[in-house]
Amino acid sequence: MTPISPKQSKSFRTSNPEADSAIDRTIPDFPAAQIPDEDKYFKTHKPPSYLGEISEQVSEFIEHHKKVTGKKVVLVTSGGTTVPLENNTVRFIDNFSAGTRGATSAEYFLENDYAVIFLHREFSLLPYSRHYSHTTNCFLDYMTEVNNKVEINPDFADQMLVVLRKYNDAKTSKSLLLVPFTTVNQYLYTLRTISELLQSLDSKALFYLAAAVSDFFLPQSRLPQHKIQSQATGKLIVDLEQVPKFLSRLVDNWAPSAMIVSFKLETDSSILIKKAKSALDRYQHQLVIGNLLQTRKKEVVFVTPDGKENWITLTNEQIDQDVEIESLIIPEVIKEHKSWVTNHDRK
Ligand code: PAZ
Repeated sequence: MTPISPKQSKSFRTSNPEADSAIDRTIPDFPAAQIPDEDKYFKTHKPPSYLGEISEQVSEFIEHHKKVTGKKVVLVTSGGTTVPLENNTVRFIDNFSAGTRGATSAEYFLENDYAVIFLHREFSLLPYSRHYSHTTNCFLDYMTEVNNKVEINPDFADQMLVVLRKYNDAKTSKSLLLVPFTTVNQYLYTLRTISELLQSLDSKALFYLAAAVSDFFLPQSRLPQHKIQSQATGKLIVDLEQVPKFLSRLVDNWAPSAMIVSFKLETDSSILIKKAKSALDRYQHQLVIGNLLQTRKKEVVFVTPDGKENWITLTNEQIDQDVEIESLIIPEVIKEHKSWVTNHDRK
């Protein structure tokens, strides 16, 4: 038998249209391709004017740790985004987040030899300064006058020395980069820029998304330029759109090799686990840390794609000793990241 050459084995060419049915008026019009909401968002919203500057700083930071220290890099997001109701913003919608989770977690990542990009709501809590900036004391309460000179009040000096040393370590090793946002638009653009830059670190990049990001927003196309006038409007009715779900873009396109940890906040304990699991199903990332508004400082739950739930709860003794729950969360996250990197290297 004459062997059939690969060339002869097919009687058709997919590049040739089928002439008979090329024009078939019985078939309804094919709808124009819809662009996904996330892409539409970036086409219809302007980036912040300073984004180029942030991009340069982040690139430099990543290159430094790639070439000089070899550290893994974590992007910690922290604090709440705002939704402006006016372009020259007098009024905006905000949320409760103070940035405690993010700022505290960043310190434990730094202690565990990670380099940290801290994407935070401007003027929310920062690593290290958080110990002093938002307490009920005025910062001058930490000082005292001795022989016409200002000194640290001895009641605080020992603890301050510990914090100061850690802060100086982070500074001298260039391991902490602070990147601010205020609005949800600034947050989304900055998150995208940083994520794309982190691609060069492959699996050594970790995302720890603790920021409280607005679910609803007012599109730029409908944002009044000036302060809304109460005489003109009478009642104020605000018609908000849903913020597109960017986590799928992050997982699939912006940082496909990185490990991604998101947080899920609820106030109703009966839906927390269900919501965490549906986030994992929907976005296909690696870990959701669930927490309730009421108990978030003493209890969290790790939910993983295999359906497991691992609760971390501070004991009463730990609470009395001021143990921070982030000191228990971060080593667990790091363990997961380590096996993520190992599995990735094997592939
Ligand atoms: O900032 P904070 O310490 O007051 O609160 C932290 C938190 C509850 C905002 C965080 O742990 C969290 O759950 N962030 C994600 C919120 C969400 O989008 O569901």
